[in-house]
Amino acid sequence: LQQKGCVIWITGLSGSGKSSLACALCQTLYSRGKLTYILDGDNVRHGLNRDLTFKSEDRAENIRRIGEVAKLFVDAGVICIASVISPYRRDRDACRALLPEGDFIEVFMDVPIEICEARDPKGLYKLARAGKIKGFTGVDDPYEPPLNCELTCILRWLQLALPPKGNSCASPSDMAETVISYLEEKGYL
Ligand code: GGZ
Repeated sequence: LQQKGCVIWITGLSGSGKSSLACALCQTLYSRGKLTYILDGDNVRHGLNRDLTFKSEDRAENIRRIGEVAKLFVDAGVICIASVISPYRRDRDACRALLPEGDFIEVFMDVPIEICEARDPKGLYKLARAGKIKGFTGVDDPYEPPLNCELTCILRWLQLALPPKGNSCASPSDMAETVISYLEEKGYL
């Protein structure tokens, strides 16, 4: 097998564009013939983690399991993309610690909550504001941004809320390119 596995761990609020980036990345990697797998929080919670709620102990367990599964993929030489809110720094750092130095690439979707909330693709913020969902990340549950992540996607929020303007907006495929360049630089591609 020619391929060296790694984890691309995408963290950020609900509606910050994690899944869009994961999807764009997966497409690019696929077109380059790379074995890739996406572990998406929302999907994994329908199967492997369907016994877990959103209280903090359960979020920690959700992240722990996803981190362990991601490690199995890396052992198999797969590029594993985890797109999960993973709101607590400690839980993300524990996943990082499972892997050899360099194999855990943390990508922060640095999108202000106002923008995520304006998008509200599933109407969940609205429900959270109305008190119909309790403990929603960013509303009444904390999100701890990374202190030392490998990559930060900052510009995308411009395009999420507004029509593209000039070249100051990064689209999901632009962001995917940034991640791809990083992987090339580090020898994963
Ligand atoms: C945050 C919630 C909640 C609460 C349901 N808080 O944007 P989505 O809808 O499609 O993805 C979110 C998903 C979060 O699952 P994760 O496994 O990524 O979360 S964590 O890492 O915190 O364990 C959101 C939806 O589930 N959702 N209730 N209370 N997001």
